[in-house]
Amino acid sequence: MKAVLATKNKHKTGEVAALLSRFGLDVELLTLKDIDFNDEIIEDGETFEENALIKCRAVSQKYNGMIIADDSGICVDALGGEPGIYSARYAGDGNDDSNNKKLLEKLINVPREKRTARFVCAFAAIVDGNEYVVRGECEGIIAPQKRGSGDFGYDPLFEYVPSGKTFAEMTEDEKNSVSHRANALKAFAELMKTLEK
Ligand code: ITT
Repeated sequence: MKAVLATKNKHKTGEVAALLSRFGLDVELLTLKDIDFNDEIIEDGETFEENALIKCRAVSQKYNGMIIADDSGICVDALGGEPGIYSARYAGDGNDDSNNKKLLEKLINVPREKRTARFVCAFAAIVDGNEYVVRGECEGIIAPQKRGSGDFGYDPLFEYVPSGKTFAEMTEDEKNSVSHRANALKAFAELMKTLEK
């Protein structure tokens, strides 16, 4: 089957494609460019789930087939869950480097045991006119400085404790076996299987 992935984020597109195949979903991904969708989507929901559905609904105004979307971010306990749904624009300019810098500055005197955080991913779909949304999370620690070569969002600062590595130090495959997005896509694959029955 074909599905439009309602995102402009290239890193997400790559991970979602790999994860759909990892969890046995035979989906041919179309991008917003493929369907010539250029509208700006206003993500004014109050939760990851609402924002993921908002992206699907916006695209459904112009496309009738299956639509999927991811809304994600990082929630830091010492900051009361910030930046959460505002992760992409935390420093105001939508730039990953500035976002990471701001996060490090906010945590400057916070010791390791209090630097707990989680990545969250809400994954939404519109299939045959019906809306679905699932959630995946991944627990970790905000490292004292960036580590690793990956350049996706907060990956260089997010240490996955069982491996001792940040997401940016892990291979694509390692990240995709434990990430918030992996957990959301796993739940989504299970949901799709129940719909087939
Ligand atoms: P779309 O809305 O077009 O999908 P976006 O990048 O604006 O793209 P979000 O609104 O969902 O997406 O914001 C997610 C932000 O959270 C993203 O820009 C990253 O900074 C961060 N993020 C989410 N998942 C991540 C991951 O796996 N690794 C690193 N950072 C991640």
